[in-house]
Amino acid sequence: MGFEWYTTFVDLNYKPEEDILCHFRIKSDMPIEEAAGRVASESSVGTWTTLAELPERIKKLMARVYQIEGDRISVAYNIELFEEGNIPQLLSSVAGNIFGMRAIQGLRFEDFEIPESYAKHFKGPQFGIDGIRERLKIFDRPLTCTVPKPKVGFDAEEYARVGLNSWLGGVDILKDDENLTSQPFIRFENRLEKVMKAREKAEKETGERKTYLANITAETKEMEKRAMLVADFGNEYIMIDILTAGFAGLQTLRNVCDDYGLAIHAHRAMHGAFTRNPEHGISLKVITKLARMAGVDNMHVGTGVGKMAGGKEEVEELAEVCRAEWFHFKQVFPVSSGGLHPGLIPDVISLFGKDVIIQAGGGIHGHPDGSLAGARALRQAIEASLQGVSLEEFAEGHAELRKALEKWGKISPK
Ligand code: RUB
Ligand code: CA
Repeated sequence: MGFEWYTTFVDLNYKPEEDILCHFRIKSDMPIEEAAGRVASESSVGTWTTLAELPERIKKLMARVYQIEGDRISVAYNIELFEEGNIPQLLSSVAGNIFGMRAIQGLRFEDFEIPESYAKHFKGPQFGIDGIRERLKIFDRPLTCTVPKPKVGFDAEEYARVGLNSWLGGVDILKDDENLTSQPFIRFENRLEKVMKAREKAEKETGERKTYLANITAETKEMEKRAMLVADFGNEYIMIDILTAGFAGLQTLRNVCDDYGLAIHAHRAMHGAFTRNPEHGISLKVITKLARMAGVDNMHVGTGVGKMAGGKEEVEELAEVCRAEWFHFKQVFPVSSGGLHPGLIPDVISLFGKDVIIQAGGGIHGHPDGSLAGARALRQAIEASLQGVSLEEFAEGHAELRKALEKWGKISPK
């Protein structure tokens, strides 16, 4: 019939060496070897049938299923299948057509491993945790970050005022939200200008360094322009929605950021479309690894306790992907965000330790006394956690924290 060749992609005796290893879970009504062979074939050299000619040289490029355990399979890919430093091409291979094959009802790309000979073609973060701490001169506590809320709707002036108050209250980093770019009522350049003025004031008044994650997400050339503008205004950070903008855009911007000395904050909006179904899609572990290879300095990893899906185990695993030693790649600062407020801070710190950026939007701007008091309450909660003092006890001497606890207690919002 001409289909028999799929099983030639299964070789359980194969010992991978300098290959890229991909780990999947498969759901199929076929025998697992048949299904696995189809995945290995379609993601490497194969088509649906045997070919009249297959030169020996090309046979060696056939991916090999070298392990099958229950519904888990591991596939080894010869690195010659891949172009150096090209994330879209990597994904087109190992996360491309295989997700749509009729023979496979569910395919989950869980994890991958790369050899050094492949890793060396990727830049990784330009600054990483140490570089960011050095810029902000904050070495001994989590960094704090806020997104003004409502997330969209303020004009530039109003927006900068919320930023100023947050900075004055003790937030280190002001962050645009994922869907705030350059809408007519708050054009990018105008917002940047106003926010930079506010930053100058905040730095003068507090004596602390402050920074701004300017969301440049747009068409790639436009992102380049906005990144340059950010550098011109003397800011040191940009933010990109890495999944909606895509890895091609991210990799281009990583190069631009080299030229301008800009750090990259990665927001993962849209990840739920392919990370949430445990039987199909791509895991956050895969996405976080790719983001680190591409060279983001910060990456959202969830909270384990806040409003977004993702349990503590997943968050710990992602924090590990960000911070573990991995080739020449600097450490990525994990960002814990989504429904955080002061009452949840002890949990967040016990989960992450100090090397985390704690982001709270509603948990600051929803404070009964406004953004400045909300920012103070967040810092107080961090202070209490680092000192090992309970929030209730610390709140006795800190009115802002007390009011935050009165409003939200320790609820995990949904
Ligand atoms: C958080 C927020 C972020 C979330 C998204 O606002 O706006 O976009 O980080 O989730 P708030 P994740 O603090 O008001 O909830 O970080 O999991 O991608
Ligand atoms: Ca958001």
